[in-house]
Amino acid sequence: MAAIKLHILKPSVNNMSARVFIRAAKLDFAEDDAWGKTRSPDFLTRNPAHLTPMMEFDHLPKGVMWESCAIMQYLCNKHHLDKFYPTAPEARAMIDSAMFYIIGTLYPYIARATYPALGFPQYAGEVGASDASPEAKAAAQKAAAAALEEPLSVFHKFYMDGKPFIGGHEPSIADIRLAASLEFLAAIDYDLPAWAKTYMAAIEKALGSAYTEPAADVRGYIAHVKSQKK
Ligand SMILES: N[C@@H](CCC(=O)N[C@@H](CS)C(=O)NCC(=O)O)C(=O)O
Repeated sequence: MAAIKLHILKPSVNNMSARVFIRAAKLDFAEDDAWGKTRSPDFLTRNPAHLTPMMEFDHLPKGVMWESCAIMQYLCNKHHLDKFYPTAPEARAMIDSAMFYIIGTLYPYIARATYPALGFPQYAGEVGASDASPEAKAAAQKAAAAALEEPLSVFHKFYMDGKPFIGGHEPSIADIRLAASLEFLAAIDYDLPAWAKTYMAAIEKALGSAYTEPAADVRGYIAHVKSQKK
């Protein structure tokens, strides 16, 4: 039996991040498709946040953990995967900063801009989840898409700053998280800047099937959703 079990939802880029990483790191793992199971009594007992990716691993104090970035950080720490997560405090600080910026700033914009097109529920308290008019919801979605430009430019100019990846010459866990997040932008045919297209192609080339296999699930879902709208 594999040491690590990853409970996943295939159309999700939060999940894609952990799925790409675990393959790229060549760890021994098994995946369980959690579709339709995340609110079951058994899942909620283990994970009251009902979020995937959820990693099940005996060594953890509670047997499971969630949050894609924390899972990647933990596995790097556990298996000394320094190439994905450098140990020098300053280099590590930049990877952590980039990942927090993705989760705290970039991803909420991505979710508000793409979840309506993907058919995913939006977060409570947001326009998209309210009983606002279709026009107000469309305006909120448009505003979120417009807001993407700034954080994207920050990744390019500040974190990459002339290097191919946030991690330097090799993709780091922050790069895996960023590239996976950007996959959802295809759902709204977002016009990615040229550097971002080059960046995503470089990640895919560097990671090979570790990237393309989980990406195929996300891309397949987006293609399916788009085909339903024709
Ligand atoms: N910040 C979290 C987000 C996790 C998340 O939102 N997971 C969603 C899928 S995209 C989920 O599992 N939803 C199932 C549910 O809430 O029942 C991460 O990066 O792992």
